[in-house]
Amino acid sequence: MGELLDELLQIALMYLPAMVSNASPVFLKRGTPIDFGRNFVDGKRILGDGKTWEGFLLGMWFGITVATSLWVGTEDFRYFLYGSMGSLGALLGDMFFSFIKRRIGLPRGAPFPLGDQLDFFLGATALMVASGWRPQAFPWLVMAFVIVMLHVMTNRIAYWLGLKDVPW
Ligand code: CTP
Ligand code: K
Ligand code: MG
Repeated sequence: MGELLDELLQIALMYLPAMVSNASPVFLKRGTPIDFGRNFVDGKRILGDGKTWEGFLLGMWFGITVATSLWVGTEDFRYFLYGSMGSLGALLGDMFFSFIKRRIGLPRGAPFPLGDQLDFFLGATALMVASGWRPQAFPWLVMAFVIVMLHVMTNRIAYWLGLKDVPW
């Protein structure tokens, strides 16, 4: 039991930078679009106005700050390595799903069931695992559920606080 709790906590801390990097761009109201306003071959925006350079850099900044703090606090370099990769993966995963949303014709901010809930988590996990992270399967599944639920809840809270125009 103690070991399981330990593993759950470790996994949660590994994802903390990714969660922070995913959440911080929401404080920006406008910025320079990553796609610079350009269209894809289908005539629709590549990513749309909801993905900005400012948001990306802010997310990386806060994500890496949290990852560095965890490294210093635990003296375990893996928190910096996987945390920073998770921060990058979260932002790329978010961009990837915006790309898919634009291809199927969904405008910025339109709901995209499952995509909106899993985007950052899948991106973060992909880059963390690609850089060598190997969590145990069962505690990882438990934390995956908790983190995705937390993401859904924080999006609603951000909407209630007036930070987001939509609750997803
Ligand atoms: N944001 C940003 N830059 C990013 C990611 C997010 O500026 N790289 C900001 C935008 O203001 C965005 C808000 O955070 O509107 C919320 O992010 P998200 O819900 O992912 O974007 P959406 O506006 O819903 O756009 P999309 O439909 O492309 O997901
Ligand atoms: K998103
Ligand atoms: Mg959205």
